[in-house]
Amino acid sequence: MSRTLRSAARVALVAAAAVASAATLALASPAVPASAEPRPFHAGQLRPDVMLTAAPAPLSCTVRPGVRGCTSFAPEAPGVLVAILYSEPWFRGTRVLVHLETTGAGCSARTSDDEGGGDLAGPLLAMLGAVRSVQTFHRCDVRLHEAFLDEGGTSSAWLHEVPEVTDLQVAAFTVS
Ligand SMILES: [Ca+2]
Repeated sequence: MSRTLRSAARVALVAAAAVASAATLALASPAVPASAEPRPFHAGQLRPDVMLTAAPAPLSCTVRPGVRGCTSFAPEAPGVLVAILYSEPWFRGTRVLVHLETTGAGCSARTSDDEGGGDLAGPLLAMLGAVRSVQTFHRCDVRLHEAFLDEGGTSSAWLHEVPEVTDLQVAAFTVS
């Protein structure tokens, strides 16, 4: 047998051994129970259906009454967290924390006043058209807009909390 042939034979043998070993492992694995019952889990044991991934760092927009657009892309003091926009339904995924620059406790209760707003542009561009749920706090509501604030266009009603935004490609928001 030539050196090349011997080498090829050895490779084939190793491959066959790997296949046999994989088959043995497959046979040795216990059958997964077909029951739909949730399996109990214990402290210190990860639930098999939970993926552990680091939460994406939140984005920020500070708004100021009467001003169109974020006045800052960081939480400014004094300020109050008034809304969170999420990239996934049910308040998950990437977040935009919206702070209202105020010395008060939050928004006024009425929605007839302009308490600021921001475009999903600049540092928030990753969220353009990607808002899938929204929460508000401290008496605030948000209105979601399909165009940037200077451009008009379709917008939602005043929203307090929406677990699934399905019919809007959100480009901007206003707060009241
Ligand atoms: Ca208001």
